[in-house]
Amino acid sequence: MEAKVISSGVKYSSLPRNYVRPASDRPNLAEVSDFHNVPLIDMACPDRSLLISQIGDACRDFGFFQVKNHGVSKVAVERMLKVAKEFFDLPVEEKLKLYSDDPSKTMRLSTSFNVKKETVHNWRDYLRLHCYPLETYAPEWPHNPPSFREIVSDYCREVRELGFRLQEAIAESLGLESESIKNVLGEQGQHMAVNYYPPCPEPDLTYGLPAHTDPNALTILLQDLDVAGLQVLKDGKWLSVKPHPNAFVINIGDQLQAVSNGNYKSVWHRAVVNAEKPRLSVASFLCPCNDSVISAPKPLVDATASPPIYRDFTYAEYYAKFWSRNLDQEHCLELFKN
Ligand SMILES: O=C(O)CCC(=O)C(=O)O
Repeated sequence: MEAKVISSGVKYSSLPRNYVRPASDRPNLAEVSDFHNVPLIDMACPDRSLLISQIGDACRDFGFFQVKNHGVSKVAVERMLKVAKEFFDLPVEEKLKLYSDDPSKTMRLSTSFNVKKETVHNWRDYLRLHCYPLETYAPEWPHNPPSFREIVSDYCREVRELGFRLQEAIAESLGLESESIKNVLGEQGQHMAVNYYPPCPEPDLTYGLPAHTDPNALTILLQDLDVAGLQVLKDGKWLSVKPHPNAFVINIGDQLQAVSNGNYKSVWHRAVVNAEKPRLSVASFLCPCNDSVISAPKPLVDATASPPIYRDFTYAEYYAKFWSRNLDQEHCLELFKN
């Protein structure tokens, strides 16, 4: 069987040609420094107004932050990472039973980003799952490892709760009613990408994932504790985000940029790879309901001082546009500007 994925156990001594980026588009790893002051927000902070102002500052200045004391149990996190690793350690024949390059599939193992559209591939395999409602989607998830569905379901439930608490805090930080962002987003979908980046023979020549912003509303990222790889763009420079024990990385996605009328930024980020160790990350995406109309609540829009930056659109329209393009093109929201 043709090895469509790179987590096949094959050891590469050099990078296959179709993964090599042109010299103008490489990670320049020597120029990347550590991001020392990533906001680390304590979700258990008893002072609500302090918490809200920290979240507001982080969303405005960075578009991303980390949270600790976030309410997702240690056990759920540890089991999630363990079962993800067990999945990618399965024999390649077993994994390939789930392979698809069709982005409309609600459960698939795939590779790179959009293999049918792109010319240069990314050094990543990923398992993509729809996760809400669980009763609808969990039955189609992998049956191997046998505990996969139970462990991932528990993790998804806990992460969803955290996502809602964050959205409430983000709404308050914009001076809105706590429910108002959730009201715009409707009955939210939840997707997961379990990303696996095998050791790469020439990490300077390629990406795990090139620079992109997330098309959804809010992303809750769990990083492999042992191996760094996430980088974010801050003031025109790429900075490496060291995994923090017991913390999630939270990314503002394109939809929150739109709902906040551009006050909060959907952050550009990328994943780089390394020659020594595989890396794993688990991204949970909260997505607006497909037919929700994305538009900034009235208090954020003023005809003269702050006119609406984006036209109204449905998430279904946005998502279709996002997947019709390459990942590292211009910000997809640019196409929805007034
Ligand atoms: O692996 C990472 O750290 C980043 C993952 C990511 O950006 C994504 O799945 O969209």
